[in-house]
Amino acid sequence: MSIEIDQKKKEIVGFLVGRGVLVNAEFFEKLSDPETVEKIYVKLGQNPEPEQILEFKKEGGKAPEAKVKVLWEYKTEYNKRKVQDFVNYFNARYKLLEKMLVQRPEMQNITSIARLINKQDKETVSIVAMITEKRMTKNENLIVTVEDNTGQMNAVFSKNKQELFNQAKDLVLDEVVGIVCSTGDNILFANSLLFPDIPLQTELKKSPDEAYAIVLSDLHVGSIWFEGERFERFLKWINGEAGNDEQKELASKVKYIFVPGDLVDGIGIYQGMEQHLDIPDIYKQYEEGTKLLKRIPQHIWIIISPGNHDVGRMAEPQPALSPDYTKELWEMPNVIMTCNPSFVNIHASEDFPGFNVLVYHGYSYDYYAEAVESIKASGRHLSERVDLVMKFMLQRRHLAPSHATTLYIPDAKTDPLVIETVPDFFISGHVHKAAVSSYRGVSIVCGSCWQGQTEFQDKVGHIADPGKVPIINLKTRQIKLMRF
Ligand code: D5M
Ligand code: FE
Ligand code: ZN
Repeated sequence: MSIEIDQKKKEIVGFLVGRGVLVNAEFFEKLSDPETVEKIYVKLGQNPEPEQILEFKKEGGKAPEAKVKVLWEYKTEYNKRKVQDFVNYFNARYKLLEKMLVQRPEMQNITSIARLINKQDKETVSIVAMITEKRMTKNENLIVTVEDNTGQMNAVFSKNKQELFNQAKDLVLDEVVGIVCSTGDNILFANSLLFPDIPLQTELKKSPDEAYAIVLSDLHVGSIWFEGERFERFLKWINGEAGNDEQKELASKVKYIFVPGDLVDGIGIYQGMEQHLDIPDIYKQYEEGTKLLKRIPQHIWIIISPGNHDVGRMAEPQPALSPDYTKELWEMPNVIMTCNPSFVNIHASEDFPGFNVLVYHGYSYDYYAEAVESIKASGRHLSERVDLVMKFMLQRRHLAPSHATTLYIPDAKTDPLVIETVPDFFISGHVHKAAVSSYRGVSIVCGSCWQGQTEFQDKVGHIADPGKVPIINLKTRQIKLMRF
């Protein structure tokens, strides 16, 4: 046995022992097979539950070359939630975003809000503040209440400063911004507004070799609207059985498939859903979904994260899909089960650092497509605003800035919806219509869906556009949409 395998074996056992799990003879027996060790080792990188390692069963086939690394993994903590958790959560968010804002050259003379209250002399200062209220005055100036952990104050955005005023109209509650302002009598007059934002990047990161990543979101397996025939066409193509020579060649170079949520239609997501299910059993839905994903060639990594129709809690961050329902997926050698949101690195090699990919299903997007003034007024149909929303999230460095625009569970230590690290790719789904864009070197990619227009979408005026697959060329960073 090679030293490397021995080392991996040690790490596996160390992982189990570290979690207080007794390793029995049967498990050691399993580890006598190097291939099993390799596969379990890959799973280890996904921060699994000890049971998933103990109960690991060898499947036929081989894991693709290890080029996916989960950089951040959410683990549920079974503590009772307290009010203090929410306070800590907002504090954590403030601190993370503050760190980004204070580095900006515009932010000079930074001060805390407490020191501005009752300040007599007029001065130009800057503050890092959370927006807690927003309203128009009779004279149609905008007043926002800003807060830090020392106090709160009102800041005026005058309609006479047109550009700044328009920026301020897009402010959403609970977001954290930098404001350069002059002090007045217990009021602040805003001169400029800074968002945490993405720094300008000079060079686009590109892979040295040609390889492709694709986004397959919102399969909604089990729904009466699931478009099985369409998905069959996709499976034919990815297996090199359909398309012209060029398309077949492309298929052979796909190395990563992202499934950012809503793999199945789920059960009990809304009232009366039973009537809209071909497969009313959640276990069977995942079984069917797994069957389909198993037909994807095994040299391709499949990275699966949950959406709002999937099993498990809807509150974000959502842990990876529970193996109670998706055991077979967990055991597939080419599948990575991760949380929502998640942050993974793909395609690293000896001479390439790989791409950092932020994956978020996109549940919060419906709200911002309507609530952010410039997005609503973009002249685009409700179903065609997702790239604007995703750009908005990048500027805010947060996936759902306003409280309650997505359900979440506060993790006392941090705010996992803050976009802490700038990704190379920002991948989502949820809106059932594919979109591609870019913002300051971050590629914005939204998958479409494999579910036809639903009754509900008809009602809210949403237009689904199934079967369009974003195909990302990692060498050129060009992204094409392929229609199935
Ligand atoms: O959601 C898929 C799409 O369906 C989503 O982006 C818009 C539309 N949809 C779903 N729920 C709503 C609500 N509550 N308001 C407006 N539009 C909605 P899915 O997660 O697959 O159900
Ligand atoms: Fe969906
Ligand atoms: Zn969804």
